[in-house]
Amino acid sequence: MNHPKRYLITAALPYANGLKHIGHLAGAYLPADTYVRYLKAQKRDVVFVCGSDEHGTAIPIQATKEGTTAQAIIDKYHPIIAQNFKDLGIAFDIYHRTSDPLHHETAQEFFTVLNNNADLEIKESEQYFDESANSFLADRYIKGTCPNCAYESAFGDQCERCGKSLSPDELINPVSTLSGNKPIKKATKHWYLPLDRHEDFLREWILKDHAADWRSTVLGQCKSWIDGGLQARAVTRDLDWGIKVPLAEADGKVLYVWFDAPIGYISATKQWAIENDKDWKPYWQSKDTKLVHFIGKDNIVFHCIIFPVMLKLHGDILPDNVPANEFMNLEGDKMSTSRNWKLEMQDYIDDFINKENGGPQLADALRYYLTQIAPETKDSEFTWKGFQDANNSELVNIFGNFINRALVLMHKLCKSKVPPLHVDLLDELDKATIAEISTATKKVESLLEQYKFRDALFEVINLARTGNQYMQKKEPWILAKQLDENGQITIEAQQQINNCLHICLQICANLAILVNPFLPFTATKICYLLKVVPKILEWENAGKLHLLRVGYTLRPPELLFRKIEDTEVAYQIEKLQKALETSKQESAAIPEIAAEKTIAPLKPEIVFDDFAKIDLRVGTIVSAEKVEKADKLLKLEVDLGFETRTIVSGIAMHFNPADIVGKQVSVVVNLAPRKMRGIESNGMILMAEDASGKLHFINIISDEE
Ligand code: B3M
Ligand code: ZN
Repeated sequence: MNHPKRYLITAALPYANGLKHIGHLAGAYLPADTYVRYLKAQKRDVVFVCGSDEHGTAIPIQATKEGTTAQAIIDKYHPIIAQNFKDLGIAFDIYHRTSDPLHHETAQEFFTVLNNNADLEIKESEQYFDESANSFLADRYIKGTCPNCAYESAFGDQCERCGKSLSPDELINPVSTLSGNKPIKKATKHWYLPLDRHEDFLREWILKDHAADWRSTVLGQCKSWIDGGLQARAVTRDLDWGIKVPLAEADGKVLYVWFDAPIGYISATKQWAIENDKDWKPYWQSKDTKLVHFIGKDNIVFHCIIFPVMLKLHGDILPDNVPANEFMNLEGDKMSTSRNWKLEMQDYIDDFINKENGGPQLADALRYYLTQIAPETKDSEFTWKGFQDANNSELVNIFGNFINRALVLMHKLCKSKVPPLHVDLLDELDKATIAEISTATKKVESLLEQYKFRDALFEVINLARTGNQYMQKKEPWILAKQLDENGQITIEAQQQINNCLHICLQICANLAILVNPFLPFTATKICYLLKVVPKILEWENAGKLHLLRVGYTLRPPELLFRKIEDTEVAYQIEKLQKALETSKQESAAIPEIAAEKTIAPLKPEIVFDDFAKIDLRVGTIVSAEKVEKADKLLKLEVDLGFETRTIVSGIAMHFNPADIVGKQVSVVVNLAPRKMRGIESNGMILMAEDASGKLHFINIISDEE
């Protein structure tokens, strides 16, 4: 098989607007890392780039939520995300960031080339504008109902539920996320990438040239995009956060985040080249480079249609493959940050890896399960029980058990040394088992070359399974009972034992090589136990029977994996339920902002006595602070004259804590106490909403005075 001269492997740049969950990990980063580790073991020339996506409206929106600046948000999340990846063994050659000046220059140069070549169009159009915020409403600044799946909170550039790429004009009932107001239309000028000019190229390149090697899910999305009619896409925005459009006439405009972000792969490569004294150009400009983008399915259109058109116009190479994954659900529901239904990498690291009985073996346990259920062809489902089963019955009982038994028996029956192989004594089972090693290697290799990670991992475990069965049939512990008149194991029996354990130990060494792309920490640990240098993990050694030197003393056995207990599973499921409850309470505590504008039916009539049950008092807010990890909640201390009470109120999106201290408010004081985020709330602040969706405190006294 002819291999390309070099590889450039990318994994989607995560938005630095918050912590990333295991759906992201399974979608892009883990398969990319596995592939790269395999290529590196093959000694191929490969660069693996990633970094933070630090532009787009997602960043300033998070800044508003956290009451801080966009710059503070990216500076907070960039290092955490980078560290999370490290802890889980995702080994980028560079983890760059799009706020870096090198990236700004690179993206501006890219825009300039396209613009100078007349590959962009300038158009004036009417766009949504929020009068109260005095701002155009790009992308996530506008929400509405998705025309494709009827999801009510689709963004102006994409529906997060069905993944469809949208323009604000397609949204039904559009609403500004800045104020909750209905936006007006206002004229503005933007630069567009006319995709329609490239339909023939895209049809040919994707639907013909790659019909056989791209995933059918990816081809399907591309086909429906092309068949649906390609349109010009705006590549600039009226925003103040982003990369300035490098033209005097474009003052106040920035590049659209989906224009600059993929160029981030190029600037990351440049930065890597600077740091490693290499030339970045061949990786992007030479035809003998294989470029592969690892992404989730919601990023397909950008990586298969828009970015390739940009690359072609700029004179760069095109991706050879875009092995996008479908989504991974969690315990029966779609993972969602806003609904708190998720498992963040950070949470897993805290609960499993950075613990007394944790360690890197638990990073591998997660890597194992996520690969085993990788959503390669359809959506898949993470369950804690499934995680426990995969760990306990496959990693512990099959893989770990085989390696442990081989080592234990070798120490016991072969004086702690690698026993010799008596070739003339090999029987059919020995020979068949030896042959399995190279068969498994070839299978794993071929599956990895085709991006079939779950099948490849299955073959690795299968080799361990074969090893277990072989040992079970050979029963060296029974052979060890054949004693001569001096009470020693007979020579014939010892030779049989030697052959069995020699073969088993060579399988262990081979397992280290084959498992290394998937479970790097485990591979390293096996090398340690077998007292071999990590260089042995090079792929050319796989399938061989001579990896361990005869007569060499090995280390005492240590368990590779630990069991996941039922209590741990129960704890995680409970944690998930609690988080969901909290987020429900938070949204219940929030008065509906102008959102859907549908009028709720009137509630049944009540009599005066019902109303009279409510004890209303006037109080003064004496302190207000944000509730940790709850975007919508403020913790207030309210002085009622006769006592001061703690009240948790879902108004954090509407008021700055500092602005409301001293305000007089009406309080329902006889509402039963309720816990929110662990804080007991003793009452409720009354609020009223005006026609624009803005919230006001109801203040009885000052109105009358
Ligand atoms: N930041 C969206 C995402 O995280 C976007 C990917 C950019 S890849 C160039 O899904
Ligand atoms: Zn949708």
